[in-house]
Formats: sequence, C-alpha cells, structure tokens
Amino acid sequence: TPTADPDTLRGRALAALLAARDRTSQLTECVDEADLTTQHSPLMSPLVWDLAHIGNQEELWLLRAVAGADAMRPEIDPLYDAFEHPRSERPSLPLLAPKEARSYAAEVRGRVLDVLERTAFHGAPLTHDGFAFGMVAQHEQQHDETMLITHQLRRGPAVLTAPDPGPSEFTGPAEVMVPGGPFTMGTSTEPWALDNERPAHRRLVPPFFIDTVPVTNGAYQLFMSDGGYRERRWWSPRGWAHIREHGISSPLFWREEGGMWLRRRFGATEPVPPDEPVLHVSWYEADAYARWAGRRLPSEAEWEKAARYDPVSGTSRRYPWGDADPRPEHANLGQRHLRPAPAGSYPAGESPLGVRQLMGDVWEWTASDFLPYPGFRAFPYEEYSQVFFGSDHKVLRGGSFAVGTVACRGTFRNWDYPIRRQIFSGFRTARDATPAESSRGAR
Ligand code: AVJ
Ligand code: FE
Repeated sequence: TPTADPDTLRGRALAALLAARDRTSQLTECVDEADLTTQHSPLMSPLVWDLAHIGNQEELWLLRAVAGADAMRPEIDPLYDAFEHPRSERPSLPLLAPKEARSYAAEVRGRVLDVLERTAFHGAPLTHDGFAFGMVAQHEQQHDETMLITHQLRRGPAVLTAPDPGPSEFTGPAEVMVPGGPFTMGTSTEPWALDNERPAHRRLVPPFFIDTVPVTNGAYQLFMSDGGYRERRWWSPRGWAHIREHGISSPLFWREEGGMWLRRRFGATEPVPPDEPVLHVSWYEADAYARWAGRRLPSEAEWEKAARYDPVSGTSRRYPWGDADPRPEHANLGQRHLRPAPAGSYPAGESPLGVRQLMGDVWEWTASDFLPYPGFRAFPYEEYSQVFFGSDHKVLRGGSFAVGTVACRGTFRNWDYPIRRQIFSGFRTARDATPAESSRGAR
C-alpha cells in the first residue's frame, strides 16, 4: 500500500481518499438502517444512495477507466447513475441495502489501493499527476457535503456533534477596493482542478469594492425588519414571483417566536446568532438584499480576483493566503464545525487586500451564470460540468464549512439553481468604484 506522504501527489491522493472515506463513514454510521434508506426530503437522495453512488463512481473511474477492470456488478450501474433517476425517484429503486452498499464501497476501495500503487502518474491525461484519484476524492467529499445537507433537512434529535468555532476579533473596514486591470482567472497548472476551472485566461476587471466579510445574520435581519421580503422593488421579477408563490419571508430553517428569530440546525433549535454569516438563502434572496443595501452581488470574475490576485506580484495565487494547502487556521472547512464561524474569523486566511473568509464558512452566491471559460474542454466526462452550462444555474464560490479541503481552491466553481437554499449558501456584496475612488486607488 502506498504511504500518505503529503510531499508526493501519490501520498496526497491516498490521504485524500482515506479522509473522504472517514467522513463518509461518520455521516452514515450515526443513524440506523431505516434512517439510511428513508428519504428525508424530496430534494435529496436517501443516504444509502449516496453511499453506493460514491463506490460506483470510484469503481467506474479508478477500476474500470484507469485499471481496465470489468464491472463488478453491472446491474447496479443504472441505479446509481445520477442522470437516469431524479433524486425524488431514488427511494423507490431496488437500491443496495445499507450493509451491501457499505461492503460494495469497501471492496472497490480495497482494489483501488492496489491500483493507486501501480499507476504511473505521468502520461495519459486521466492519470497524469494522479488526476483521476484526486477527482474521485473530490467527488466523495462533494457527496459528503450533500449527505450533510440531508442531515440538516432530517427531522428528529441531533446525531452529529462538533465543537463550535471561537469568537471573531475583527475590527477592519466593511469593504476594500480591488484595483482595476487584468488578472489571471482559472488554472492550467493545478493538478486536480476540474474541467470547469480550466484553462487559465486573462480577464479585465474594472475597479470595484467588495465586503471584507460575508453578510451576517444581523445585517440580513435589518433587511427583513425593513420589510425587505414585502417590497417588490428589491427583487428581480423571477425572485419576487418565487417568494410570493412559496410564501418565503426568511432564510430556510428560520422561524419567529415571541418576536425572536430561531433557527433549526442539525436537530437543535437556537436563537439566530447575529454575528455569523447568513446561511440557507437563495440567489434571489442574496440579490434582493444586495439591492436593498444599495449594492450588488460580485461577478464570478470579481470574486476570484478578490480571492487570488496579489497586487504586489500581479499574479493569481491558489488561495487568498497564498499557495499553501488549507490548514485549520486558514479557513472553516471539512466539517470541523457544524456552522459558519463568526464574520471576520481566520485572520491567517485573509487575502492580500484584506478580504476574509473567502474560503470556507458559506458558499457565496455570485451574480454570474455558470458558463465555460474560453478554451473549455469537457474532461473526463460531459456530465460533470458541460451539461449544466447556461443561464439556469448561478455560480457559487469559496466553499462552506462542509467542503473538504481537497475540493477547495481559489478556482473551484460550484453552481445551483437560483431558488436553492437547502445548500450551505450565503453571500457577500460588492459595488463599482466611482471614478474618483478608482483614480485614488490607481496612484
Ligand atoms: C458541483 C455540487 C453541483 O452535487 O450536483 C457530484 C457535484 N457531480 N456528483 C452536484 C457532483 C457529480 C455537483 N455540484
Ligand atoms: Fe455524484
């Protein structure tokens, strides 16, 4: 078996696969069999589907595509093909029972460790730099986040626990200016970057201001108490129609009791903490808040420039703090906590321009549709990104407290429908720089 030596890509691949499986086990062993096979929300699969789907994708890419093996159980492939059955249908399929799903995923993994040991990391695109192994570890971590969303939707007493993050001592400015000019967006060098992050290309971004921290519950409550959900002028026409039709007047999981706002979080009900980034809002809600605040959502390019651009060197880095892989002091990632950290946390993770919490805590809605970069090529399969490009999906950036470190980068792109809010979504706002501000900044 290879060793998890963090200095080699092979070691990192092993460590990433093991970390993902630890998390998958944690998410699926804290509930009983009935709970695993129940559909907790029509928006989500039963947890046991995610479990076997994780194993099935790993088998498809690492045993069949990389190692040329035959299908272990060809009859189950259609059950775990996400395009064949929508989530709402999955509980009625003849899915593997929890015990079978676990042993299938474990059997796949056992064989994968041998394949990892004997696969060359140079050569064919699928295995160059261990890409397929990194991709599969990211896939499992993405489904771990999906399963954590299912845990949040699930009713009944809490089954997950984690320590709370500490307080924030942030006293910096509310916004900072990002100077205008071109910057490098996307990547052609990050070994495990997924197809939609490629290739690196230059983008001209005019000067703009961006919030130094994500919008907090406290700020969001001011929008609510100012009648934000009742005033059509703050909303896009589709957003207004959506909240009227569905009677939406607060973030998901919130309820008002005796003049106080409470929220349900992983089975417990608690007062909404004012200093924490707002969570479980749709793109429509983020867009309306920004308009009410006299601001707007940042474009995807603006967001990435704020996160990666180093004004001293003029280059784009891997993360806001530089090129080092994420450590706990940089960001709230990997489900170490079951909530975002207070706004302004993680001084060690701030960008050169002083923007905080760009990675971790909450996925941040951007103004942008999910579109391919110039020169995009689907790899290794069209169903990862290509079939989702277009104006139906909005891009989210940065990653939440539920994102695994292997699936977190300054270039990483997530996307979802603008109505979605069961995801761990929040946002920050931006505005154009005035001509006077731009010329001051350019000096
Ligand atoms: C990138 C989070 C939108 O969950 O639909 C998992 C990730 N793709 N399996 C999703 C994904 C295939 C994807 N998102
Ligand atoms: Fe998947």
